[in-house]
Amino acid sequence: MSTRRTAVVTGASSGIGAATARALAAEGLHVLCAARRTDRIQALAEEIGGVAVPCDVTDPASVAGLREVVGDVLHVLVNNAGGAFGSAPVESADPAQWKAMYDVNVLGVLHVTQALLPALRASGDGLIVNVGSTAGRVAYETGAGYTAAKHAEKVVTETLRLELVGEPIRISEVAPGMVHTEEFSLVRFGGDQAKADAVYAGVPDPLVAEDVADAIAWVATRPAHVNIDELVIKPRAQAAQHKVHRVT
Ligand code: 8X3
Repeated sequence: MSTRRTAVVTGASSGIGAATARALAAEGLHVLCAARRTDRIQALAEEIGGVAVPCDVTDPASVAGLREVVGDVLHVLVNNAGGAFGSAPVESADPAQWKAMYDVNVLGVLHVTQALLPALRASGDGLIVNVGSTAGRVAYETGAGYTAAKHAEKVVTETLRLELVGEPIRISEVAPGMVHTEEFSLVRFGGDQAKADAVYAGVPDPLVAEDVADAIAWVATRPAHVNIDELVIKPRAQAAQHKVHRVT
C-alpha cells in the first residue's frame, strides 16, 4: 500500500486554490484538484501530477462525485472554494448575492466536509484546512454579506474542532487579509477591473496566492499531534482591515 499522503483542494482552478495544489504537490502529496472549471483544473493536474475532479461545492450531487473519486482514504482537505459577490451596504444589498455567498463559503464547506470526513478519519491522520479570511474577524462597510459568511465559516471550523476532539483529525483555519489574486476582487465587483484594481492601488506588496499556499503547506506538514488552530496572514502593509499603507 502506498504511504503517499493525498489531498483535496477545492476552488483549485485559480488563485489560492491553484497555488495550494502546487504547494502540496511540491511537498510530495498526491493532489486532487476540485473546481467547476474543468479546463483549468485539467491543466493544473497535468502540471503537478495530480487528478482533476470537476466539482461544484454548492451541489451535493457534484460533491458525491468528488467523494467517489477520493475513495476510502484522504489525508488533507483544503476547503478553499469561496468568494465575495457584491459590495453594497446592508440597506441596498441583494439578498440573492448574500445567499450565493453563504452557499459557497459556508454550505460548500459543509457539503465537502460531510462527504470526506469518513475518508479523513480512515487515514489515521486527517487534516482539514478551511480558508477563512480577516473578513471573518471584523466588520467593514459594504462587506456584510461576505463578512457574515466568513464569520460563519470560522464558527463552523471551531465547532468541528470541538466535535472531533479525540479523533485523528486536525482542524485548522488559515485566514488571509489582502491577497492580490487574479479574480477575487474582480468577481466581487462584478467584473469591474477599475474597482478591483483600486483595492490594491499603491499597496507596496499585497500578499499573493503563493504566500497563502505556503502557509497552508506549512500547516499540512506539521507533525500529527500539532494542530494549528488558526493562522491569520496579512501583508506587512496591512496593519488592520482598514489600516493599509499606500504609496501615492
Ligand atoms: C478577503 C479579505 O479584505 O477582502 O478575504 O475581506 S477582504
